[in-house]
Amino acid sequence: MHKIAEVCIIAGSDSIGGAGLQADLRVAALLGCSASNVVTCITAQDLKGVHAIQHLSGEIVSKQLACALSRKPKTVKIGMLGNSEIALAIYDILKDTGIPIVLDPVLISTSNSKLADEGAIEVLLRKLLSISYLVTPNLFEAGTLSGSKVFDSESAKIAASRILELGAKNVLVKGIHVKKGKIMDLLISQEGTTTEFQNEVIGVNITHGSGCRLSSAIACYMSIGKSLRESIHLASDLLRNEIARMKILYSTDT
Ligand code: PXL
Repeated sequence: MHKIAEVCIIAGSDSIGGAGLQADLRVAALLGCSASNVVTCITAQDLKGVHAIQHLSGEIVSKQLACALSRKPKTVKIGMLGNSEIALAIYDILKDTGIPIVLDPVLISTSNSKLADEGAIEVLLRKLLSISYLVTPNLFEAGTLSGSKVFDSESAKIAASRILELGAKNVLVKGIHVKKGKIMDLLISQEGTTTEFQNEVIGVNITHGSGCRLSSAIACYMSIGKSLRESIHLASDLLRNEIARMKILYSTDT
């Protein structure tokens, strides 16, 4: 009998539930993982935007994380950080654990509100990237972290090499448009390999929380024991199935 896979989720709460901690916990439940979790911030948001954010203190974030780690997770997923106090509290505890970290560098919401302030970005750049096993930026996030504009696979590779220089072991740049109807995620690793993950584009209006779901699914599959590349493949399949199911459920002919 195998032990149930343990993952630790560090994320913000999303009041409409499609993204953030609620999305991560849904993915963990779908994959049969046990998910200890740490709330970093509480967001009050609806489909129009983020109306308020309450940042939790570094102290309560540290205490939650210490308790979550007592479950001995195989992987940790980090999402919304909010500010530098929270980001530092997380770094201080995780830096010596050696647990593989999947870091989704959440900067803004789908509705364009800031989810990480300048201080949090500084801690990302100076500290959290250096202890991350995988970082999963979209084009905008890859551009912000690397300081160079990212719009195609060449510029994605340049940005990824900058992020690798900051200490991340692997970078998955998401959402590169390759040709009509096709989208590509590019995995670039410290050992010099590049792997392309090409997918059909499906669903444009129901992407709230897709980044959260992809990175938490990768962390879950890794905690089950899958390799990095296999985890990315399986996580993209899961995400596509989720989006396709939503499209079927919510499409109307009227
Ligand atoms: O999808 C990024 C994200 C992460 N975390 C929280 C969010 C969002 C997007 O809205 O609300 C809490």
